[in-house]
Amino acid sequence: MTLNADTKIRMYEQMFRNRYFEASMTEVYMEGKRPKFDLAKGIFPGEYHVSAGQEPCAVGVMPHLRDDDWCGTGHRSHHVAIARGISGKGMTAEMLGKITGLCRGYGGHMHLFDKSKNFSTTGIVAEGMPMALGAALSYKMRGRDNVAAVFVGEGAANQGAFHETLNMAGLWRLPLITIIEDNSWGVSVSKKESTAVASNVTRAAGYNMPGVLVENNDPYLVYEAAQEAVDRAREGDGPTLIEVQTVRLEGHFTGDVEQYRPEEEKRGLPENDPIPRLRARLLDENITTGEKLTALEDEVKKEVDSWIVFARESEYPRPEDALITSYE
Ligand SMILES: Cc1ncc(C[n+]2csc(CCOP(=O)(O)OP(=O)(O)O)c2C)c(N)n1
Repeated sequence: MTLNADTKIRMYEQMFRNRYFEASMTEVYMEGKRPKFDLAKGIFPGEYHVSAGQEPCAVGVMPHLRDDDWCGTGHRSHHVAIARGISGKGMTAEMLGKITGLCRGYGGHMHLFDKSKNFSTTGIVAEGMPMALGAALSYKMRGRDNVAAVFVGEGAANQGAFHETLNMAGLWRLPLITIIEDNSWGVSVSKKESTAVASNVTRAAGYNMPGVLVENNDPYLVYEAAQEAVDRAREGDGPTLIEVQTVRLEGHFTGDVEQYRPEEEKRGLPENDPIPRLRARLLDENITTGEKLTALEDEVKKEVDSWIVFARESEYPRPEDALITSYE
């Protein structure tokens, strides 16, 4: 598969969809939380983590996955969920705790689960790793050419579950693709203060698998790295570890005042935004026009607005709904 114009535009569309969705949901999240931030106020329960800046990690991988492959991630999930194509209405309703949500409103923003896409998220750092390993093992045992792709932060790469998973995947040559989204921060702790190696790809050798570093948050390079990894896994040649140097444009969670982040880094963030960069690149490559992209953006905005209306108008679960055990 070559990275053609349609795929590039689709990647931009998904990046834009995520960004607009998260910005719109930030407004919903902040309802009732201004002027003084109070986590317990408003209609959107719990912490809210946006992935603004990290969109290239997901949109470069997803064109290579099929619906019957497994895909999972952690607490910073919307860009992966949107690129995977899970129900936008179901995701938004889940975030507002409504019965029409992906988990009937009982999971919330960190627990997005869509069986039709084999998609799962978790609030437990690195917990997606053993789940992906299980999926990859089952594919191998059943002789299928499916793959399991899991997205984790560079902070998760210091967890035991990460290393145990890679060891087994390397030993058993499982079709597992691990994508580390290296945004340099685990909450308020910088990678330099927490990690023994400069790049996690060097750890791949310890687990007998290739390690690929993708620099500069470049969605085209993510696409290429993922293509090679997925092809290898489908052919039975085992796992790959990919690390993408990405950027967290916002705080760890919405409401984080980020006293720990150096001012000069904060000031430099806008120029590291991958969305205007990709937009300019598509125009430079003469793949499309500014008017066409604006029309696409307007359509995406309308669609996302409709998700939010749907979620707001949906009902909360009733106590007896907690007893429903079947998954539709
Ligand atoms: C096992 C576990 N330990 C601690 C936490 C609290 N926690 C939530 S997010 C996070 C930092 C994760 O950093 P990273 O993996 O780099 O992901 P990022 O937030 O940068 O996307 C921590 C420590 C948790 N949810 N689970």
